[in-house]
Amino acid sequence: PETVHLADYAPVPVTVTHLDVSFQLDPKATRVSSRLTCKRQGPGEMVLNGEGLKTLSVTLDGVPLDADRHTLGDRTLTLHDAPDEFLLETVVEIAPADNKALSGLYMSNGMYCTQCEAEGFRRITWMLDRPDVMATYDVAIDSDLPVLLSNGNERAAGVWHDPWPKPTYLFALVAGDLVATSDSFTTMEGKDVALNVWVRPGDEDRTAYALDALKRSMAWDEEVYGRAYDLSVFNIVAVDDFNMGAMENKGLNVFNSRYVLASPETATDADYANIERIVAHEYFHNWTGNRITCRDWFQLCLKEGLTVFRDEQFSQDQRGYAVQRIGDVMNLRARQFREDAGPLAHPVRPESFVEINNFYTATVYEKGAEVIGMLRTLIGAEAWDQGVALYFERHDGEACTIEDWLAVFEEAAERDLTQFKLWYSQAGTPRVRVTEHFSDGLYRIDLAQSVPPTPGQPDKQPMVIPLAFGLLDREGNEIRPTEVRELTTAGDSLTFDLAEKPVLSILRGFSAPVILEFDRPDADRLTLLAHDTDAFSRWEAGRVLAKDRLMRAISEDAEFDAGWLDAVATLAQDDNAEPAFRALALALPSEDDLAQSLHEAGIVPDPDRIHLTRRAAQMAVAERLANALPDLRAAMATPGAYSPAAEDAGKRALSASLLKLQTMRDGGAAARRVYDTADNMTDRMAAFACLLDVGDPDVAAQFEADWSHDRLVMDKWFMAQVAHATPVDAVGVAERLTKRADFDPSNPNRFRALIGGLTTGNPAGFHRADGSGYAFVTDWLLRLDPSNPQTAARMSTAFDSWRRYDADRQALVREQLDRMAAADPSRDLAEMVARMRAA
Ligand code: B3K
Ligand code: ZN
Repeated sequence: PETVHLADYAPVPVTVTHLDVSFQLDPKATRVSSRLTCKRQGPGEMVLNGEGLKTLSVTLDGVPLDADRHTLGDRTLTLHDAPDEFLLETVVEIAPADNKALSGLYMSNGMYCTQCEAEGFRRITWMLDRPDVMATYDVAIDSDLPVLLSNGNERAAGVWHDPWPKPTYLFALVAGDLVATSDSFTTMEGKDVALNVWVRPGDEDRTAYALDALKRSMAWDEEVYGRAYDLSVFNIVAVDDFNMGAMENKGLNVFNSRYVLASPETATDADYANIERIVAHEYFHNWTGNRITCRDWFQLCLKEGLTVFRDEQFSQDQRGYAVQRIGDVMNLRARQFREDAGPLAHPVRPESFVEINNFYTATVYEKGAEVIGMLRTLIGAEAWDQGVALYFERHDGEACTIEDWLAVFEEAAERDLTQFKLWYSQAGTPRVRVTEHFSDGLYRIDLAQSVPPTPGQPDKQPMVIPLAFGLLDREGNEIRPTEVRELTTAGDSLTFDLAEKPVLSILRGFSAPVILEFDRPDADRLTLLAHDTDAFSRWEAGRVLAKDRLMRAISEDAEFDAGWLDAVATLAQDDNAEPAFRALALALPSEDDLAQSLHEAGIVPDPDRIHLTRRAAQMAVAERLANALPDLRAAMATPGAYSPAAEDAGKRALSASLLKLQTMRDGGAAARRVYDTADNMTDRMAAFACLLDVGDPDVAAQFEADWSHDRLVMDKWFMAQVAHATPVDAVGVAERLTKRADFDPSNPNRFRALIGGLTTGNPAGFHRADGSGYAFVTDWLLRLDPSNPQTAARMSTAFDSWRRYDADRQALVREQLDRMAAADPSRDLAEMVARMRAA
């Protein structure tokens, strides 16, 4: 398959400025007639993209094209001597009901919907399917279905006009039997906007939170970025079969129903938080993505990194900075650091790809957002605000590059960003080694950085790393508040005149996405855990202590010492700290995190041993807190009606952590009471997980009896059973669940729930020494791949950590990677497997 390179970018010789497209919808034979207004902007042939289209006619300025003036290929339509200005009309037929890839126009539960990013539009009609071709659209939908939606403003039933030029990937069409929950918003420019959340009849009582999140997002983007909405309607549609979270199509966002529908009985606090975040994310794309889009797909982080940065800021404002930041860093480490450490590592701006859908990654999204956070830290809030304002002003309506993005900040901050740009081109997580020296009233910090080699990038240059730090005295009083120093060379030192050696609090707020290597006395970490003014650093000190204990218990059978257990217990009971923070502080590093850290320390990780040791650590914490647990939990009660807001959610989070500990001591008695009396899904799921952990024989059937009618709730049921099976049973449990009639692998949520329940939810089960986990997952990836390559390729990343493990496991994984490579996989899966095999 062909590799696309950033270096090969060239603008199109002929562009399209307007599209008139009409749809006669039919499940097996939808007719798409389109008229493209084309304009030459340079010499060369016009090459249109199409995929799986049955082409019925092609005319240029109303005249059928002669054979010598065009070539109709499988995936290209080439016009050899196109004039300077012309109308190109095509009529094609497609079969949405047969489209199981969920890309292009497809059907989900009787409704028609589209997904065009990245290259789905070419599965609908012939077009220049690339983001630097921006056109206005007129769309007409012919169908008996009651609700017919597309982008822009509605002119008549099923007739839509989008005045904002946009690339194909932002096109959307929806047709179905849908009901709306509606509201309105008046923008700061005085424009009245109708807001609708469209769902299937019966789901309308679960739309309120998404609608509320939308209004808060609109207000926030006006307040914080001065960005107002620009059409008279904003539609959100919930779809059950969807390859990802949601899609920011202009004026018509399409969402995975799990990120729209919520009621206290069916959704957890985490679901509510995700809905809020994703509604905001897609809405924010209207400016960062839609009004200003990407010149080519290599620039994906231009819209994604920035929009994640913005949605993280929004969530911090809605839910509290510290807890949100810690959660975002945990997510970054779990997904992006892992990616960066393995065969799939790639720069925030990749330089080549085979299938662009394989690059919607944690690196492009989450590391992309961190890079923007560093930029803001380095140039300061004021220059940041000026630069962003300049970006909107200068580039509105354009398809841009990272160079365009950085140029506005070079201007605003009057600073050269050449070295900073390495963050976009060098893959791998930088290491920063810290060593301290104190003598004769002089305190010196030595800093050394290195970036590990990654595929295709053996040697790296030093990066600019903003290090936010502060100093505490031995009693924990802050003696120097936070300041930022830049590490720009391989090594550097900071010195301070001080009477005694201070306690260094470094990488406050996680000021750079790096791994800190800092051997220091436990006493310093305990001081930070108890006293640091920076909440992230407090939490981080606790995490390092816990990780250190776990690593030593795994590799040297070390005991869990009283000093550590006391510190954990103190924090768990510290009423001055918010409950959500205490819950985070109680969470031990994940099994996957431990496996990676052991590997980096030169120890081959044993998944079973990691699993058992982590449980032993939990047991030790449970015993240390023992009799305090019931009262502590009681103090976290949230009387009154359920509220998804952060305060109550934090209490429930701490309560769930405590219930888990209590379950280790009482065999599930408390969890059973919670399960039987819970009035919300957050508490119920927490108790359900505990009961599965202790092997309660009835709870799975009870849960099913209550919820078998609800697809989204049953996804949780599938996932939890696999994730909470013992490692020995996990593959068997997963296998048994796949035999059920309601295991529909063509629904990505269900597939991800079950397969992801094993690969991410139950690492010790997935990595069973007999290889049964690897074989099971491979079987299912190969079954899904022919119909839905995107999701199969995405889920194959479960194997990207295979080089960490012992030779036997590596041989077992290699066998499965070889099997996939030999099975004539899709381009998507083939690329992923090739990259992982090359490791
Ligand atoms: N832009 C979409 C993701 C599209 C993924 C295509 N494989 C959602 C988002 O990031 O907002
Ligand atoms: Zn996005």
